[in-house]
Formats: sequence, C-alpha cells, structure tokens
Amino acid sequence: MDDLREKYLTAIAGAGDEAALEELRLAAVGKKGEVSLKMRELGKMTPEERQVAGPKLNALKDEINSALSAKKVALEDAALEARLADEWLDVTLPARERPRGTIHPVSQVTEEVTAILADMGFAVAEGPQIEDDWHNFDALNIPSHHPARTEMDTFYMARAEGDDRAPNVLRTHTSPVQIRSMLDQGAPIRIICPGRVYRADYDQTHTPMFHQVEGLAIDRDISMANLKWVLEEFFSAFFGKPVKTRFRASHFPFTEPSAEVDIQCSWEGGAVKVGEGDDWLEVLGSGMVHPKVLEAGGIDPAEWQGFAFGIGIDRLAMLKYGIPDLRAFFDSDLRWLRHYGFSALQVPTLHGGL
Ligand code: 2NL
Repeated sequence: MDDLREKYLTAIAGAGDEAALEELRLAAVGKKGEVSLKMRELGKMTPEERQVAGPKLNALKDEINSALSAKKVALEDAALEARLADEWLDVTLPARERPRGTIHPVSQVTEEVTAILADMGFAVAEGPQIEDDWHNFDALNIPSHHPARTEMDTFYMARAEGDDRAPNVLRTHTSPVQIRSMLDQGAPIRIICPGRVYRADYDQTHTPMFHQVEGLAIDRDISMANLKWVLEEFFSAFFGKPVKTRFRASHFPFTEPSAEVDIQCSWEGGAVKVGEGDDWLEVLGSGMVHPKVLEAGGIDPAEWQGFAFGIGIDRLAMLKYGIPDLRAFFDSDLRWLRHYGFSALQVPTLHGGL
C-alpha cells in the first residue's frame, strides 16, 4: 500500500496536463484501477485483517482523490497565469493614427453643380484633356488668327521631329467635349462638361490649370429665356437663396447672340456676399450656339438651336466658401486642405440643401 501511495502521489505531482491526470485517476481509483482491485481483495481476508486493511485502503483512496483534485486546480491556475502573461495588452498606449484625407473644394463644388444641373435633366459628359486644334478651336468657330490661339494663351504639345501636322493642345475650355458629344449623340442634347482646362496664365487670379463646367442644351425651340431660367435656378440652388442675374451683351466666337452674366452681390469690409446688395459680379459667359458650331457638331442649324454657357468652378468655390486666394487651391498644403476640405460624408444633395 505504501508503494502504491508513493507511486501515484509522485506521478500526480509530476503530471503535465489534465489528460495525464485523468489517465492516473483511471489507473489508481477507476473501476479497474489498482486501488479498486486491492479493495476487492478485502472480501478474501479474515475479519481481523480486513479491520486493519479496510480503513487504510479507504484512506489511500481519499488521499489519491484529493491529490488529483488539488493537482487539477494547480494545472488550471498555471494555464491561466500563462495566458495572462502571454496575452498582455497595454490599454494605455495611444491609439494608432488614422490618416484622413478631405474632399477638395473643387471636387465638392463640381459635385454640387452636377447635382443641381442633373436635376434639370443635364447629363455629365467627359473628354480628353489633350485635344487636337480642330476640336478645341476650328469646330468652335475660333479663326486661326484669333489671339486665343497664340502661345501666349495656349499650351501646345510638341510633335515628333518631321511630323508637320498641327500640334495638339491642352484644352483651353471644355467645349471640345461638347463638340464630341454632338457628333456622337446628335440632337436633342442636354449635357454639362466639368473638368480641367489649361491656359498659359499665372497671377493673383489665374492659374495655368483651372476648372470649368460648360452646359449645352439643344432642341427644336430653345431660347435665351430658357437659358436665363436655368441660370437663375442654378445660382439660387447653388447659393441657397434667390440670386438676381444681369445679362450684358458680349461676344464669343462660338455663340450668337452672346451674354456675360453677373450675379447680385454686396461688398462689405472687403468681403463679397452673393444674393444681397446692389453690386454685380461677373461669373459666367453664355449665349445661343453659333450655327457654324452646330454644323461642326453635325447638327442642322435650320432644325435645331440651343444655348451654351461656361462657368469657372474654382471661382464658384471661392465665392461660396469664402476662400481668398486662388493659387492656394493647387499648392497641396495639408493645413489648407484640412481647413477648406470637406468630409467624405458631406455628399451634396438637393434635398440636403447642398
Ligand atoms: C466664359 C465663356 C462660354 C460657351 C462657353 C460653348 C460651347 C459650345 C458651343 C457654344 Cl460646344 N458655346 N460654350 C459659350 C459661351 C461662353 O464660356 O467666359 N466662361 C467662363
């Protein structure tokens, strides 16, 4: 019996895990375990022998059982300690930084303009930023001697040595996109063309790349009255209050008649406010599409006519969001971008008041 005690208590003390412990339990005090077998032998003993051996065996069984449960608890504690040591986490560490970009005012305003005009039935059309001189100038009735075509105003692309085709240009307006759309779709047509345009100009109020949105509506009975309604509706939606407009006769090669459009504003303490006061701010050029331009777009001017307009997006952004310096738009200064940028969740909608 002393051998059994010695054997099992030593084995239990050395058991590495719960499975080993269970094996020992079965071997010692399980139904066919060594201690249980010994207990069965009690029946063959004399009463005197049994009186000595019985209590001793019971005591041994109890001793082994409590050693087993004590060891089980010790193993569980050790496993928990190991996990605690292993899965340690410093919850006081500063959180990981999440770099967040913002929506550039130009993108925001492009979305706003698009939302308003899409609601009036204008679809968005896009096209190449590198154009041939026909789409950028000839199709728009801009003659070859026109000052807009000089290298003072237009960026010309280089041609390969010996290639004497007219050089391509960086588009100076988004009008060529409208020419392409007319040629592709024919009339009737109602589109807007937002995008980057390029002119060789750099000062306080001009950057060599800027953004424009042009609109074009062609149908069987379109007039300047439709143009005026669309523009007043547009400005009122864009600035969120009624905005008066003023049309002044003007000249563009691609429209006849042509009008420059001013919007009502006030000047106070060096800041412009749109939709109040009795000053005027020029914001846009427009007119009825010139018959030669319709022809260049493959549309019969005897059957169709329409209006077109062009607005500077950057200018609109400065006006609406009180941004003073145009050149900062394209400096990629993170402090400026965080200050004037928009959250990706501020998606402009008509019902949200833009
Ligand atoms: C301006 C002038 C304007 C247009 C753009 C246009 C396009 C086609 C035909 C006729 Cl395809 N016109 N676009 C017309 C008038 C003015 O923009 O000063 N924008 C800031």
